Amino acid sequence: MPIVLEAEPSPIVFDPATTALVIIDMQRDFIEPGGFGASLGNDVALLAAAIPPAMRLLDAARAAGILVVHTREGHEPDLSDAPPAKLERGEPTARIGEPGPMGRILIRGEPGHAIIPALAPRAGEPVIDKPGKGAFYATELGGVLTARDIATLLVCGVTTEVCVHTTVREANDRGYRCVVVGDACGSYSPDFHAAGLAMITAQGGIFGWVSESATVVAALRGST
Ligand code: C5J
Repeated sequence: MPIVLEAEPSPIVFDPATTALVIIDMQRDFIEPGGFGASLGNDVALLAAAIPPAMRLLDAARAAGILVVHTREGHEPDLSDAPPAKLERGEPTARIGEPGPMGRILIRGEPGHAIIPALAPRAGEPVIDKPGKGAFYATELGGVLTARDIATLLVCGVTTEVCVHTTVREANDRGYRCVVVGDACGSYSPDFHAAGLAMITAQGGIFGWVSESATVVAALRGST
């Protein structure tokens, strides 16, 4: 049954049957000390605030039976899917592929590449491994969504202005209606977080909608 969700810049009606929750890159490498985020000089503690809202959103999405998709940014151990332009950035001893406290930084299969335990995927939930910032680029995400007739995406994760934003932009161009769940997103820069959300809703919702986890959770719970 369609749900009316309060959001900016306007309410949005969506059908849980054709909606997916996409949780972007809630990985140890971004959120915990010693990973990729920290290697770039960021204060990873700033991302912690997004974890409890994302957990509540995940619980509500599972209870409502909507498709849950997790993404992970990372690369093959031989770095064959990592362009030099991406590899050459950051502190030289702590770049992608270099050893760190959680294994090789941003490499698939290493401890730091894993999704944090609080948001661990359940069996059957698609986990999309992506080499880029956007979750559609060089991944099977488009096929996963098309196979289930998904039309609306609820998007959260980290970081707001990088992988969340890039994914929403990609999705917008592919015709998906995107609702970014603001407090379930996080950034190393509070200014970039605020600006990132403002850019979504500007100009009548140029990239989509922004709502809050409590609003989305209440709407999903009301649908069951
Ligand atoms: C970054 C991401 N920030 N998941 N990745 O490099 O946003």
